[in-house]
Amino acid sequence: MGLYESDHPDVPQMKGLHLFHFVMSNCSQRVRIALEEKGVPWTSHHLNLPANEHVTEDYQRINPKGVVPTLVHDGQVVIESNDIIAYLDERFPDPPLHPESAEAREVMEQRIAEASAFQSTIKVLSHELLFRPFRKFGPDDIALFEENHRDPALIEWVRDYAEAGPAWQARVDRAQADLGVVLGRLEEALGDTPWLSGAEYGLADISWIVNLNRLAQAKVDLSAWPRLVDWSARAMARPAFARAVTSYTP
Ligand SMILES: N[C@@H](CCC(=O)N[C@@H](CS)C(=O)NCC(=O)O)C(=O)O
Repeated sequence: MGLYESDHPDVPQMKGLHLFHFVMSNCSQRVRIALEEKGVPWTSHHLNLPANEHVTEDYQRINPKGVVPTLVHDGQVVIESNDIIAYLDERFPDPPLHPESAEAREVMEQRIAEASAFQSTIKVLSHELLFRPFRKFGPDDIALFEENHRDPALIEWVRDYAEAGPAWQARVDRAQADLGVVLGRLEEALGDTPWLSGAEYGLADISWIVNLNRLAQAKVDLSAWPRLVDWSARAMARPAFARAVTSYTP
């Protein structure tokens, strides 16, 4: 479950909950919502992604993928946002963020797996529709990634984004095509239940609401998926969403 054996000397000293995150990162928002729903205190380590603060050897000794979020709990590193929220639900059982029945739990896990798979789509759409004015990559930024980031796939992504040529356009086209398919599937899955895994709000809702919020911010027309729009309003009305996303400042 996303556990990582870090050799960073500071990690064993980190007592309680520490979150390495970025204010606008949807994956970080997911973890902040879970922390707020649980009502547990945590220490913030904010990394400014547009300033490339995650592109350091120091941080990659804590998270070998060089991305946010990372949770450190009493010296144990947990990576991957959906694994982190599951970890929090297991370690801090009250209030539970999963349904009781095994059947509904399976549904929840399926929805969460879909949210993980959707990350490449939402990342491209976020950058294309929303972030380009704020996240600019010049030759120095690309060189910094090439020299300091461990993940070749992320370096290639950064080059494509900076170039904004055919390779980037192909990513945007794939993301646009995926969007309709995935939202259609979620709309159908909601049926007449209030939450994504049935009668109770839980991890599947947390996992997805950050993506629907992002699409709304990017002014994507969501009117073809009315149940999803209603569900989004319910999930965004929760106080934990306001604290973790809309009114959160680092
Ligand atoms: N599968 C990972 C994805 C993490 C991820 O891609 N995080 C983004 C922010 S949402 C990031 O750190 N990107 C680094 C970059 O774009 O340079 C998770 O769910 O935690």
